[in-house]
Amino acid sequence: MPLVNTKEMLMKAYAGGYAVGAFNVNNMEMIQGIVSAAIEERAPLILQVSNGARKYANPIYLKALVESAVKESNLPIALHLDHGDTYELCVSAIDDGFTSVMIDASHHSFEENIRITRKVVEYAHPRNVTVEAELGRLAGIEDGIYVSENDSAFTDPSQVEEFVERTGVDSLAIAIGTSHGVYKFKGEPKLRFDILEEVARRLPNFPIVLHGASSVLSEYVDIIQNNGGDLVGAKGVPEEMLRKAAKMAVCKINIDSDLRMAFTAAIRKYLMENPSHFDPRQYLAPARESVKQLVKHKIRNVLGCNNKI
Ligand code: PH4
Ligand code: ZN
Repeated sequence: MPLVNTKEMLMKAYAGGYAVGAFNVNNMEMIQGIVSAAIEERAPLILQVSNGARKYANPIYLKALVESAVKESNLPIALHLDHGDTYELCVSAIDDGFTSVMIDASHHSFEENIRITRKVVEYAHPRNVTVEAELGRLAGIEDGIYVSENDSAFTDPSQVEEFVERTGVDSLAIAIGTSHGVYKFKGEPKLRFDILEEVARRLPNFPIVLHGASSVLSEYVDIIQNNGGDLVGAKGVPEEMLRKAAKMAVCKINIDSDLRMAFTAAIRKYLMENPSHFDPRQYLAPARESVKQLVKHKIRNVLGCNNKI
């Protein structure tokens, strides 16, 4: 099966009341861990590459690795550009063979966001590539700009119909209180489900995307802490909130930090327990397995997309 775009998988997720996992990838072991989990769980999959990942690994290598995964798995897999911040970057990803792109022009004015997003859609759709856009800004650091945790960062539901209609976009990322990284909440975790509900009411049958959706699981925090790391104060989105969102209009859930923690926890533990080992295969194999187990857990218990092929 060739790479697919996200149109059909997200519409099926909407109808089925579950979400597809969009996992960020940067290297071979991560891709292998994620894909082997999806094979075992018979789950649709989005592998996404940020601009940072493109710079780190070179998109040619990542694309070849993802294509190998597609061949091996026979699963519907989409290769998605995460947080494309310019029209040119989206065009370059599409020309490189990505089947889905995010144009993140949310830091511009509403009108400029519409103009840039519309331009990307006009390039993408004739090439069978789906487009995700963003309205509102996640709290925390995004594109190097600090966005405070006040209402102005949340998506304004009164803008969504006009935005979707004028851009022709296929899915929309909204800001309801999640943020990137492992320090998401200072106090109790809180998401604005009222905004999600109102957006869903205004956009029937339209897939919504949740960024910054890692849960920062305590088992990985503890392993990292107990093996020389420091993640004091790390806090993520509780998994029951993500399950609730997945049953609503949220059809794509982005997970990156949890993968990084699963990978790093396994490496830290292995190296602490085996100080004389230095063959990367020895510590990367458990790291890959740790990612696999995490993704199996997410697919089954959080996203609900197991057995959806
Ligand atoms: N993302 C991941 C962004 C990763 O530049 P970079 O490679 O560090 O960018 O889009 C998410 O929404 C991940 O959210 P999470 O941190 O809660 O996993
Ligand atoms: Zn994101």
